[in-house]
Amino acid sequence: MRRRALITGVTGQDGSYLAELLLQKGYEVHGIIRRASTFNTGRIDHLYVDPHDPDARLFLHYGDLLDGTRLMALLARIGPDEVYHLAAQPHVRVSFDEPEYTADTTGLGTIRMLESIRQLGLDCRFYQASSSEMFGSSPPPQNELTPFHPRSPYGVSKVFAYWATRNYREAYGLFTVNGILFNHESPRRGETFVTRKITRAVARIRAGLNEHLYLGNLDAVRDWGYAPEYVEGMWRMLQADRPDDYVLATGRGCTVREFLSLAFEHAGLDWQRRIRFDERYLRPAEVDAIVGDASKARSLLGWEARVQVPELVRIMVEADIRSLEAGGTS
Ligand code: NAP
Ligand code: F7E
Repeated sequence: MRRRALITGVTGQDGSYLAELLLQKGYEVHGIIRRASTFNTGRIDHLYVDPHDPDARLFLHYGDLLDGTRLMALLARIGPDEVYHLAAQPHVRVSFDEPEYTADTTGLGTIRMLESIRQLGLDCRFYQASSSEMFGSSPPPQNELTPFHPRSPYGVSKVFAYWATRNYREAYGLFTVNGILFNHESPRRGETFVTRKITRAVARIRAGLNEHLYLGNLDAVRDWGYAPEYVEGMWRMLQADRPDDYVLATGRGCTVREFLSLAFEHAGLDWQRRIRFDERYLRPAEVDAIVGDASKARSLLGWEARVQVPELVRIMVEADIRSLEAGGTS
């Protein structure tokens, strides 16, 4: 029997790579998308086959994390073997502007999924997209035993969702897993996250379309990996014999300034002349340094990050340059 997966957040960076991976592995993949006034399926259009085609294995359904009745109906109708719950309001800076919405989607959205699975009595495995932002101000290196000290409404909401996921495992015996993922990026990364904002600006400045790039705190340290490798880790977590929680990270930290200089250098540009400070991009509370220790995932899942920052920068800058030259909006 073909295995059936449901992905919330299938239109996002991770959802699109995960859908690709699961289709390659022979799964039937169902994705939940939001209705929007413009097309929001750009990251998965290359995977889409008309559902009337007998070979179609990717199916999209309208739904929203705020609509629990709809989530329950979809779960009942699809009857997935594996649920990858990736949808959230994932932008940390925006979560300070919209804390209630962030908590509702990112925190309560997870409970809506878990409670639907429980009430329906579904026999499925559940992946929760937990985040290194939960560690917040706990000093690096952080692993599965590091105490949480979130520094934003986003981080707080993810801690709630993390504990909900563990609680449904302990209270009801559901196969629920937390993947605690450190930052992972790609050419499909949203344009307002700092790495993509930088690589996109490099392409535009190089082409003479922009003069400057406005940024906030350049001193923050992040552990940046490559998204396609991380979705493979998500899948491995759901194939394990028993449910558990795992950190995925490269183990190496890098400042925003270092990422910036590598990206500009890659295109032969002098970043110091191009960067302007804008306090709008500062956060009321910052996560100064996160660097993960993924040794548990290495020993129990055989998972390891291979792409490190210099290679990641090259992949992202070259993709943004190519996309601009091909007439895209990069
Ligand atoms: P992303 O590209 O911003 O994708 C977010 C997805 O969630 C999109 O498909 C979005 O739909 C969907 N979504 C947002 N609000 C929704 C709602 N109310 N109802 C239904 N769908 C909704 O984010 P990502 O980088 O792929 O991250 C995936 C997950 O991993 C998130 O939960 C994030 O918090 C978590 N995470 C990410 C990282 C990272 O470094 N990327 C690290 C740790 C954890 P639209 O396309 O319609 O907006
Ligand atoms: O910021 C600094 C900013 O927004 C990284 C999400 O995927 O990873 C992501 O959260 C750093 C911060 O990612 C700008 O202050 C400077 O220190 O790219 P970011 P994030 O906050 O680390 C975690 C693991 C998640 O789970 C989240 O969903 O860069 N920074 N100047 C800036 N950041 C942005 N966005 N824009 C700037 O202009």
